[in-house]
Amino acid sequence: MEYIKNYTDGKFISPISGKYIENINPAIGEIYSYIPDADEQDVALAVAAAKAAFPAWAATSAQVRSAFLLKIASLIDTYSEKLALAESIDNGKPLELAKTMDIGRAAANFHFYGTAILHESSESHFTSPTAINYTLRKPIGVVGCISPWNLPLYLFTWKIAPALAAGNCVVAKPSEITPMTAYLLSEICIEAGLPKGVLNLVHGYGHKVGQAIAENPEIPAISFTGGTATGKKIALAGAPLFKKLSLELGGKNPNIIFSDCNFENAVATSVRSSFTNQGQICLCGSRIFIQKPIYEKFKNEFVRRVKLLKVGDPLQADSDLGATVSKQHKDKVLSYIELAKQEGGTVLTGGKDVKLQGRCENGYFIEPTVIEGLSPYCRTNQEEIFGSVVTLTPFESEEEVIRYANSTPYGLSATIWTENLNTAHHVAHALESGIVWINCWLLRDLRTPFGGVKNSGLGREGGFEALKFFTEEKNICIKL
Ligand code: TXE
Repeated sequence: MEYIKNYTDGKFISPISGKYIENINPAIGEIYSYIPDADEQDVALAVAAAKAAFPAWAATSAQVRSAFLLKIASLIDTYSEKLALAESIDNGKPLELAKTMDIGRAAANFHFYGTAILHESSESHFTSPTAINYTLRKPIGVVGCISPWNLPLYLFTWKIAPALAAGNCVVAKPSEITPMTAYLLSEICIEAGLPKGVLNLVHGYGHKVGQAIAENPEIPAISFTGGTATGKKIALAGAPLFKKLSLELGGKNPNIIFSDCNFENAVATSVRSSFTNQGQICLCGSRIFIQKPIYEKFKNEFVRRVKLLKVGDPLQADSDLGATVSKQHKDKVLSYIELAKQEGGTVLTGGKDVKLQGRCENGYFIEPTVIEGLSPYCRTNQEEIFGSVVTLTPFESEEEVIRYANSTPYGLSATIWTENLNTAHHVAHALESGIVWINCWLLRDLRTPFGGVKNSGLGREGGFEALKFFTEEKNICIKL
């Protein structure tokens, strides 16, 4: 049984408490490793290491930092098979998905910021004719990165790469539910020769390690992805210390299908946007609104294709859906299906847990579930479920569907299917969300601002937004 360690000051160390947490493989429902049950003392060690490393790291050139990040990207590619297997075992997602989505993107994150930092520029302002101003953008110092369990290495590196590229040192915490690829990233950083203390990983519970990072006065900036409730706790801890916060939180994303859409593309992509990663992506379109003229046609074809999805052993290449990430989360998702029935919904397909035979007989599996007949304003349609559950709701006019779409406390992403440009622009502009896809889903350009509004978060990741977040700006004015 493997006992992974914290990565602090360039080496692997045990938690000061000597205590460990069971790490369960959700596909088989069994413990397969142990992770440190660290606490604020371990965080303090990591902060001290990061502080000691910061002056030298901040003084390196962009070229030097770029070389380290590109080396890490290259090593992620080298170890991609091992990382993908670790991700699939830890999270329950199909191995094929871990290969094609998670690990490739983790390498891309390091590669993107390893090159972006070479092209970063800042402004100057000529106060004619008497002075010139220039903006100096400097690294903040020790920054905190806290990430969730749904896309473990993908989202972990999406924070760490820009933080390091900008010249900061990092104290990072992966989810205790999926710590393995973060641990393997530590090994990669050691192999890449990353100077000690530049990146430090502390494993453990959110209310202990995560809270300690959020409260630590020597960590002036926190980048977090996870649930809205946790985002509030981090904001409450950081606000009195005037910490810089980047919060990428939950979503309840509308997927809007107009009757003039390209039907085949809309149906095929909607199956993906509903159930990829067992529906455990903050960008999944969990509320599908279909214009009345094609409601029955879309419903029948969508349900037919969902029934063809195979829920199976994540290590089998033909599994479309793997295991839900934990027993607790599986119970949460199933409880929402029961709630939907109580709220008047009709389950068109799915709705139950899946009992597999053989290796995965004790795993956490749920059928992809489609429900219709609910009010757009009921709890099922207002709260984030974050699993293999979508609802279908008919609408008639643009105004009606914009009202439905904007009715939740969330505002992360939205998808619109229409061949009418005016409809596309008008609806996209009216939606309360940070990201809108038109006739596509999860088509990503890493240069674009990424984040949500309302309860979906604060700030933007991606592109130069992230480099701005991880730096402080100073304006210097020189009299001519
Ligand atoms: O997230 P948490 P969970 C949503 C989804 C899910 C819900 C909770 O609805 O059901 O959030 O998921 C750390 N101070 N999303 O429980 O708790 C925790 O250890 C500091 C959407 O996984 O937010 C982990 O490392 N940190 C989301 C990280 O926060 C704390 C993706 C996320 O855990 C902490 C995942 C605290 N007090 C879940 N408590 C998305 N937007 O993609 C916990 N943590």
